[in-house]
This record gives sequence, structure tokens and C-alpha cells, in this order.
Amino acid sequence: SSSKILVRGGIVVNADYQQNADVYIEDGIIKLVAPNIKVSDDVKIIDATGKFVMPGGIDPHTHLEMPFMGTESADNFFTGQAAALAGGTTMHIDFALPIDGDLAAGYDSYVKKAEISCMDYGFHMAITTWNENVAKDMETLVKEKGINSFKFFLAYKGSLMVTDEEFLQGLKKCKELGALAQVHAENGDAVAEGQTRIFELGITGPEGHPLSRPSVLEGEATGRAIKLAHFVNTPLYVVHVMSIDALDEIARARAQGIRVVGEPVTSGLALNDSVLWDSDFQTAAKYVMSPPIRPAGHNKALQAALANGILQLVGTDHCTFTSEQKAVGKHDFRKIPNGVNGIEERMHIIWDLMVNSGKISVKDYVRITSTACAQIFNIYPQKGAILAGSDADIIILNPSRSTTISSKTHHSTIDTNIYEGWSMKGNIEVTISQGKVVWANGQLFVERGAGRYIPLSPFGPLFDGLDKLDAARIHSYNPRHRTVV
Ligand code: DUC
Ligand code: ZN
Ligand code: ZN
Ligand code: ZN
Repeated sequence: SSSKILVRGGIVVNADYQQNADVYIEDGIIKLVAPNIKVSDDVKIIDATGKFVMPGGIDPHTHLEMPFMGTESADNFFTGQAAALAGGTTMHIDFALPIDGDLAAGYDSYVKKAEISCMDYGFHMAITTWNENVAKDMETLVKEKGINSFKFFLAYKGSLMVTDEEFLQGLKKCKELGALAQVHAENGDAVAEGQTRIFELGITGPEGHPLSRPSVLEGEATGRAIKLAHFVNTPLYVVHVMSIDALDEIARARAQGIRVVGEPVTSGLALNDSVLWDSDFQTAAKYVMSPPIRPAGHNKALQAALANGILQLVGTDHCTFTSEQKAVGKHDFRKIPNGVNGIEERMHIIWDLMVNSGKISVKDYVRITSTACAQIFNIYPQKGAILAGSDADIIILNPSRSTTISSKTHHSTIDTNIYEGWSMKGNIEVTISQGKVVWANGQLFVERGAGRYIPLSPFGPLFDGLDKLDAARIHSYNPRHRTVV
């Protein structure tokens, strides 16, 4: 398609401002946002009258082609990203995993996997152990490789989990490097205990999954992680906030002025755990993810927290497995590969849950699906805005056209969809990525290898006096957060 595009007559929405305007794009960049832009004949015109023109979605939380639980997540950097583009997401940040604790090797393996990309992407890096090499590699990744966030798993005992001691060392290093620490917050020791207990009670089906790792364990780990990060005095990003228990910890910490960001995911906002009790194994198993989808009520509380700003942005934890892969856990829920789809559905489902329901404005929709992510990971306004100079990653949403989600029409490589049959008002008709129309009239126009790695810059340098100040500071949390110097 043409390298010059005019999106004409739409309602252009940024997180802070909405206007009726045209958007002129050239060579992948937004050149002008203004009413009644005049252009020459060689410009492709897209009529957006009556439609919302918004920054493309940014998914802060995906796992493409990830080695996990004895298998590998099914969507790779091409199929997962094609699905994303068909659903209005134009960038994602994937979690690169180390290989046997080796960060550099893990990073290199993800650079290779991502060669087939058709959309822009960045990486977070997971930390699964602690030693001097890890510290050294973190420094290289931040200073030379475009990584500005590191995730710590407090669950998955025996594989990905770190101890509190390892987590503390990692937090200190994040602070020193000006990188953002992220946490998967479930108490891994208690989860392992719970899994044995439930299985030995004879509960072997998918319903054993939520029963074995209840929300109290998510609340405990979330509170602990926040307190350890605060003790180190570095900000924390809690991934996939699934429960009221975790939400309460985040809300309290934020009320105390502690720097913590909370990310709910589409599945946790949209669904409740009744689906895990379906008597058909495959129907239930497709919903198995960790932390688990919670009993009804948690999702409503998460929606409210997203509306009122206690939670800041929406991810997906897109980590797909086919029915065949899920079937490995047919007689033991502990073996069902954890993960659900979402990269293609997030923009539509969040529109339905949050905008159609009247919970938030369209500007807030842009904020929680795109702008906040760009700001938190330091790529705003290259991404997350429709401004002159920003990347031309744009969606056109028709609020009066309907969408129905199904595995029969989705673009992910898997054979199931956790939102099967979800019907709603609102349809993303056009996706523009890197200034090119990649999704229109229900068709994808994507190219393997066209995706670009977007390096993410650190937040440093650290304020000189901070470390000394911290060393001299005694924190007291009783009865409220107080700092005694
Ligand atoms: N949870 C999942 O469900 N899948 C990938 C990793 C995770 O923490
Ligand atoms: Zn996780
Ligand atoms: Zn995840
Ligand atoms: Zn303090």
C-alpha cells in the first residue's frame, strides 16, 4: 500500500485530548493532525467519518514461542503478531526468558525468534536465579540492548521461581540501572503445597487449578513484593493482577505514596472461574492460566480499579497452547500448560467491558490500552499517541459495527478461543502499522521480517544521594507508612 495516507474526517482520540481531525501519514510517521488537510492525488485516502481514530494498542505482556512446562507456546512472533494486528494492537513487549539462568543466551535466542516479526516489539527479560553473571548481563542488556524492565517470578517453584534473597538482589540491581522491576506475584511454596493437597484429595481436573492456588496466595506475594521493593526504594510493576487480594495491596501502597504499577489482563477482567468447572476437559483446560481466573466479583473489582486509576494499563499474558498441548494434563491439572489467548481480543474486549458499559471515556480507553504502556516503558510519544512525529501506528474503530469472536475466524494458530462467541458493538476496521495498512476489510496485509525491535531506554541515571539516603533510612509500616530518617 501507499506510503502516503490521509485518514479523513474521524474523531482523533489521544489519552489527553479528543478532536475531529484528519491525520496525514508519510513514510511511517504521522506528519500532521489537523482539520481539513489538503493533499495531492498520490495520497491514499481512508474515510473515517463517524469512527474513532486512535493510537494502536500496545500489549505490555505476551509470551510468544516461549519454552514452558515441557512444551512451547504455540503462537510465534509471526502468528502472534499477525493476530495482534488483526485486533488493533501494533506493538507488544514480550518476556524473554534466560536459558538455564543465562540472560545473554536467552536474549540472543529471542532476537532469533523475532526475526519473523511483522510488527514492532520490545522485550522484558526474566530473572530466574541470582549470581554475578546475572548482574553483569542485566547491566549489558540495559546499557546496550534496549531492555529497561526485568521480571521476577515468585511462583513456579523448581523452575522460574526466585527466593526473596534473589529477588532483593535483583531489585537492588534494577534500581542501580534505572530499570523497572516486574513481578509475577503468587507464593510459589504455598502453590506447590496446595497442588499436592488438591491432587491427593482426588481432584485431578482443571477445577483443581484454581482450587490449588487461591487468591490469598496472590495477595500475600503481591504485598510482600511491594514491601521488598519499597524497602529497596525502587518502583515495582505487578503483572497480571487477577484478584481483589492483590488489588487491595496495590491500592493501599499507592495511597501511601509507594510507587507501584498494577496491570490487569483481559481474561481476569472479562471472565470468572466457573468456566474451569466445565465437565468437558478441553472446554475447561483452555482457561487454565496462572494466576488463575478468579471467582465472580474479582473481575468487577478489577474493572472498577482500572476505571478509577488504581490500576494503570491492560495486558493479556497471551501464551497460547493447542488442545493437543493442553491434553497433556488430562489426568493431572498440574501438567496443563498454563496460558490463554488475548493479543488479538484485548482491544475489542476492553472496549466492550469499559467503554460500552460506560465505565470510562474513549480517552481513558486510549490511556489504558496504549498511552500508559508507552509512558511506563519509556517510548512515549514515539508510540501511544497520534501526534506529528509519532510512529504511524493507528486504528480505526467503528462503534456501531458488531464484532463476534471465534476460533473459526481468529488469527492465532490455536484451535480454541477463551472468548468464543463473545458478541459486542464496536469493530476495529483498519489497523495501520509503521504507516502501512496491515488490516482492512477483514484481510491482513503483513510481511514476515517487517517488524522492528524497539529498544527501551532506562529511567536512570540514579539520583546520586539516593543510595546514601536509603542506607540511613529506617522504614516503619506501623500503623501507616512512615519514613524515619
Ligand atoms: N502464566 C501463564 O498463564 N502463562 C505464562 C506464564 C504465567 O505466569
Ligand atoms: Zn506470570
Ligand atoms: Zn505472563
Ligand atoms: Zn518509605
